Amino acid sequence: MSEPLVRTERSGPVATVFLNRPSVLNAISLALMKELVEALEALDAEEAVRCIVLTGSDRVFAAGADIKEMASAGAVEMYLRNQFAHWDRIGRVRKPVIAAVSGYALGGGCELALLCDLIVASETAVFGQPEVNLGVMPGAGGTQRLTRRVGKAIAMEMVLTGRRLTAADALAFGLVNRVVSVDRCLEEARKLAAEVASRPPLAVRLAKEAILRSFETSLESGIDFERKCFYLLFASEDQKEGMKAFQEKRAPEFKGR
Ligand code: DAK
Repeated sequence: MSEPLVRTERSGPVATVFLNRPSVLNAISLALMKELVEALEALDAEEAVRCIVLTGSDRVFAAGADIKEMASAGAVEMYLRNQFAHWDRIGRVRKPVIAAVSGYALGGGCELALLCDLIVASETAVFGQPEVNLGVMPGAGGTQRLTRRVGKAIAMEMVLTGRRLTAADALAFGLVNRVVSVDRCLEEARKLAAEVASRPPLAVRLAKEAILRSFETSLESGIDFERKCFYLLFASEDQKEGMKAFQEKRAPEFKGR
């Protein structure tokens, strides 16, 4: 039996998904992407899991889409493969996903990290969109999500020159939430995940949805959506429990109901 391309571990309400193609620096092949989407969707559907960490290894997060797999493809073949459908499914995972990034996060690897809701980077993390060096351009959200995250100037420079960002740059430009040492990266991401997982799951999920909506809509309709989500939470047991616990000066027990 060959090694799975994606490996999952669970610890209480936090699940960790590892990209596992070390011989090619976790290059994202069609098969790896399929396994990844299936793993994430399964965890999204598992009630006991409240937050997901996505990581590679200490050496590399992912060095991009698999160049060898794409090299000889034609436009029609690429269109028919419809690989972006898998990437879109990652964007539809409702639970929060935290990327723990050490080493290279290049091309599709950077875009995969950008699809996550939070990024914990190690000091060795390197972010880049080097597609231009291959005669193409980012195709899985790089021109859109990266620009929204770091702004036009930095995104233009990265995408037009292929220049990479160090972890310190990525922190300064708002691409990542924090930078820690390599040996603490996964642990720190899991700690953050445990913190998110301890919060009421429905409030967390609707808040994630509302924040993501802010990138898609006008301020007025975004606020309208936020309001509807806010009202909806008053139908939850967790809202009653959270506010009751506050008044009784005790810790709340959230059930995700
Ligand atoms: N694809 C395939 N193999 C890769 C790879 C990649 N992206 N990156 C590395 N490898 C392989 C190398 O070929 C090498 O394999 P062997 O030669 O040993 O068989 C092995 O991993 C180790 O790599 P190196 O020997 O090159 O290792 P170094 O430490 O010297 O260099 C590096 C590390 C990361 C600087 C270098 O490997 C490198 O530049 N890699 C390519 C980085 C890159 O250009 N990434 C962007 C790829 S384009 C799409 C969705 C997304 C995308 C496209 C379509 N659809 C949904 C349709 C995204 C496109 C991209 O990401």
